[in-house]
Amino acid sequence: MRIDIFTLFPEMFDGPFSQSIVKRARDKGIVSLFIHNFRDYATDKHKTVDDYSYGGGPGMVLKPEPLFDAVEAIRREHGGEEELVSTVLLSPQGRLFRQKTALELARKEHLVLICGHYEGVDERVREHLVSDELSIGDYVLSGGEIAAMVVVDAVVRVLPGALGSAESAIDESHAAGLLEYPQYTRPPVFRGWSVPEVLLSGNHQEILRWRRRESLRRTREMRPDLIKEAILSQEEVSSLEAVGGLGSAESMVE
Ligand code: 9D3
Repeated sequence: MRIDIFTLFPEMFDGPFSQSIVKRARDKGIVSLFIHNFRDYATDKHKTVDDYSYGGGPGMVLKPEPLFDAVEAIRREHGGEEELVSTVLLSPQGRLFRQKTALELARKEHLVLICGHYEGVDERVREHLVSDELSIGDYVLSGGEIAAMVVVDAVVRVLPGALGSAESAIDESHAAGLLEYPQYTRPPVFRGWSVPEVLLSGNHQEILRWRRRESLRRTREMRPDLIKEAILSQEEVSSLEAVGGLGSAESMVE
């Protein structure tokens, strides 16, 4: 997979992509990553990339020309079937990026990510340049850069071969849509706090049952929204109902 990122702050990307799984995937040739400053595509002598908003109001708006020129130049250079190229604008107005979205994007040959900063983007970029608009969650960031790093990290790690076999085995076991069960390691008693007896029992079936129950308990407590999507046995549904319900949307209203 090839990923091109367009930003006004290319230096922000120096750290994260030179570490860990993304670095390894780059070294193995699973992904090639290119960071571009779209200011380089501005044509006037002041390298202007933004301008006032028509109709007035605060804040600047990113101009269409440098973005279209930058993205179209890269797309031309790379070629690629339209179906297998995604041009994504990171923005607070985007659809929510989820694991499902990461898997979807991982099927592409070429991703082009566009980062705005604390300013709007000319609507024609949305209408005619971009194929998808993504947000990473309901909080205000100062730009799309960190969101782009999140997207790249999540996409790259699901590319075939990116994880070592041990890492992918662990991942599979947590794909059930529930939160992880509590884990402990030695010592068995730390500052008077003991590891749950069952984990020391050697009874494998009991351990599996305990872990499943704790996963459910935690999910209901921390992320009741996930329970609705999880695949539960009839027995699990009944036991959750017995101890305070499934955690419906209503239960999340504070
Ligand atoms: C909707 C808020 N805008 C009104 C003037 C201002 C604005 C706030 C933050 C414009 C851009 C930004 C920068 N954020 C992103 O570019 C961004 C983002 C985010 O803030 N939260 C979650 N996901 C993302 S993806 C890109």
